[in-house]
Amino acid sequence: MSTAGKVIKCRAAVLWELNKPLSIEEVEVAPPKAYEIRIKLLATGVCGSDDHVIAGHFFTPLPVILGHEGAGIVESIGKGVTAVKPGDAVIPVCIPQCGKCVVCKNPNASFCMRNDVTNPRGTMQDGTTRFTCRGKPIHHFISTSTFSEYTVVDEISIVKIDAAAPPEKVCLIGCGFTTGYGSALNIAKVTPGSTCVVIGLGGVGLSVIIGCKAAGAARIIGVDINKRKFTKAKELGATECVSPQDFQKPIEEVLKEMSGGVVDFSFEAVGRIDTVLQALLCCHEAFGVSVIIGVPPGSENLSMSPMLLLTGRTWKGAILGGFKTKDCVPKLVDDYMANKFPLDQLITHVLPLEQINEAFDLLHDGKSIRTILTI
Ligand code: CND
Ligand code: ZN
Ligand code: ZN
Repeated sequence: MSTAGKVIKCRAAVLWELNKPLSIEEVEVAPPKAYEIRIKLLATGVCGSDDHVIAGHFFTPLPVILGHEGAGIVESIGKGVTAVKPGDAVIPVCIPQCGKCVVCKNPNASFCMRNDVTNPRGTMQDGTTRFTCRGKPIHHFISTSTFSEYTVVDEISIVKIDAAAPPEKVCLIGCGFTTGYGSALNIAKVTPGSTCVVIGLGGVGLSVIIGCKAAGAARIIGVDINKRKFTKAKELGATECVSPQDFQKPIEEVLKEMSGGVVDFSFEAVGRIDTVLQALLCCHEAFGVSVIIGVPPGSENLSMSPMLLLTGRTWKGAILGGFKTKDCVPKLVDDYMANKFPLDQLITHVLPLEQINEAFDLLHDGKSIRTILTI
């Protein structure tokens, strides 16, 4: 029996209050309106950014269905949709590509102005939500909301992918992998023979390492306070790894010494103000490029001397690795299918959606890289 045009009742993980466990609830998912798509999700990753919301560091309206690293199939489409049809394999993307705004028209930019990141409303493009639970509207999260059996997204926030791609793997192309890999290739533009520093060796930082290696970096120094992350970092391409806790002096001094003063590219993939500064300080004053990837607490500001940039450093940042999502995400899936990068190695745990709070515990305890929730 077709569900098209009807409200679907299904399971989803709802965040009602900050710093509380997610609650598995029965939610109602309304049918897609014009230029919207309802997706049956099959798998979703759990990213550090979801955790930042729960901790109150990344603002988005509550109550909310989090999750932004998912893959699934189209259940039904609203009027006017041409990008996909029911049955298509898709990835919802947290940065849209509307194709019409000044950013989409700029070949060197990707942060489409119709994103819901800068000033999150927690809604569809039309300002309303498609989720209700216990009679209350539930917000969407950065145009995706993948911690649910079904979600509704705008046509500008979905990409069609190879139907043969395994959803429980390529869901990571929805955020973590793409963010790290693109930060190395598109944002830093890592050069062959260069020296790179990656601070934070979670799913995002390890994806930076994959990108640095693909670009031909000669040295890739991984930095993390959790030494359990070192083995995988080395498997993926780190040439050495250090913990700041093993040194008396600041880690940027250690990194400068280790590299003979020549860190070409540095990446912050933690989401802290102090590590953002460490990454900036460790790269070469005249030609170093430092990329901010982590999402620091929204309430914190950084104080730094402009001299750090006057000498020639470049300081950059990017969401989703600077990829234009509609143009690039399907190609990344094709590259994965052609074995061009070791995405599977980022996956350490697989759990059913019901065990989502365990997935966050594994992340907090530093035991997981990526947990995939099967839906
Ligand atoms: P995850 O929590 O898995 O990794 C963070 C890593 O940092 C862990 O291995 C920690 O042990 C390590 N760490 C913590 N404190 C320190 C420290 N002081 N020094 C060195 N290492 C430390 O998170 P993730 O990999 O999923 O995400 C990393 C960040 O990237 C996080 O802030 C997330 O919100 C952000 C992000 C950004 C984007 C984007 O588009 N820019 C997309 N997704 C996630
Ligand atoms: Zn746009
Ligand atoms: Zn993410």
